[in-house]
Amino acid sequence: MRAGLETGFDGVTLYPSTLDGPAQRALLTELEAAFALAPPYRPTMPRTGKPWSIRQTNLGPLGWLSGKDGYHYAPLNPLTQTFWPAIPAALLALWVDFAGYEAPPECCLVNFYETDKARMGLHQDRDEEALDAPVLSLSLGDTCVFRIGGFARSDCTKSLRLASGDVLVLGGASRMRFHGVDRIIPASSQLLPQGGRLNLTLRRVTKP
Ligand code: MD3
Ligand code: FE
Repeated sequence: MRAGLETGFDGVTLYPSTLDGPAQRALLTELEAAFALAPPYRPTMPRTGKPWSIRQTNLGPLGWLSGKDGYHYAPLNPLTQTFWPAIPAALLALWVDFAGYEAPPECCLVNFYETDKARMGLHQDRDEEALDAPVLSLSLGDTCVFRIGGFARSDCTKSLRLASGDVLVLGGASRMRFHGVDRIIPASSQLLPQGGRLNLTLRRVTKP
């Protein structure tokens, strides 16, 4: 396995251009078939019920859901009452190559940033039981400005650009760092015909 780029944060490693153009296009074709079964939808915020600026869907045994009543994982898509589509083999292969974890991922959360107005505020990922497992993210489409900080919201942060085909692995203590997506850089990739950015986040949810 090739070496990643250290980001200055222990346990946060960037593997630029891990998927080449043909591999990205092949994966996108598989994802489009999955999206036909589980269409990306606009989730709502806990408490306020305000819609997010991104659309989401899930792949794998468990889907991550946000609703007025909070966040949770569920095996069924609430919009269709069917199981989520399978995680494509190319994504499972990335987990084997880069995560170094004993068990497979259970959730692939898909975040779709349709326009340059979509963003994700600073937050921690803390709804999983297997907090010893890393999180693996693959970016497809337009480049984003990603921000990562410390363990308190007010800690200083650093920006990284995530481009199409890049893999980011968040392991160790960094699993609990605050992070978010500030903006999408329009027309920075040709992969998605309508532009925008897809992020695929693989997570182990339950303890193996
Ligand atoms: C750093 N997604 O779905 S992926 C999320 O690009 C999420 O859509 C962002 O944050 C996106 O929860 C960032 C990279 C990522 C994922 C999980 C992390 C970075 C992380 C967990 C801890 C620290
Ligand atoms: Fe997150």
